[in-house]
Amino acid sequence: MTEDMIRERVKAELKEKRFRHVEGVVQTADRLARIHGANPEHARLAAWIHDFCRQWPKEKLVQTAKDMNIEEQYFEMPELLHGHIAAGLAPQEFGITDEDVLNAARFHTSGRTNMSLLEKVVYLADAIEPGRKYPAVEEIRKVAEEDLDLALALSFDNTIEYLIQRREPIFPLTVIARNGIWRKVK
Ligand code: DGI
Ligand code: FE
Ligand code: FE
Ligand code: FE
Repeated sequence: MTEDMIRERVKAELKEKRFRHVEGVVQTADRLARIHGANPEHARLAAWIHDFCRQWPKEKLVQTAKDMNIEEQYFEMPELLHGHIAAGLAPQEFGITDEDVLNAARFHTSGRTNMSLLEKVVYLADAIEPGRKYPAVEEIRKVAEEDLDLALALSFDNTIEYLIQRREPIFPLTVIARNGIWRKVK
């Protein structure tokens, strides 16, 4: 599939506001990839598909995740499933088979330890695209231009703080990833 076909397929699947978010992630991922030496086409592809399943009901996410044999730890927090499922569908749905592209979509919500350059680019693009509004976003936007790892560490902290404020559970592997990246940048 061409990028334009993927764009139209994604557009048909999402509400307007969510699609505008995805367009913002694509532009931001492309820019971060160029700055930091990742493959911009791969970054754009991962960004186009990352929220493809974002509007599925929880029951459908959980059932599909079972059918795909996604690891059980992800079922505890169904918010984490939509990227995994998008990555699982992408070979059939979009003809995307590059493992780094699929992993960038798969881990865009939780992050993980030892993320690839492309995974970091897509994770951060999701966090800082122009439509995002939260107190730390301007700082993370600025840092992301110069130091991807520091921006990632700040973004993990921001997500964890947000979840604590909302009294939501925190995915343990995000905490491990957070500790690892701070160890690296400090
Ligand atoms: O899909 P987006 O809204 O663009 O962004 P996302 O995929 O990064 O996050 C999706 C949702 O998942 C968001 O509401 C925050 C939530 N989330 C992220 N990490 C965790 C989490 N929820 C729980 N319970 N635990 C987490 O560790
Ligand atoms: Fe998402
Ligand atoms: Fe995110
Ligand atoms: Fe997103």
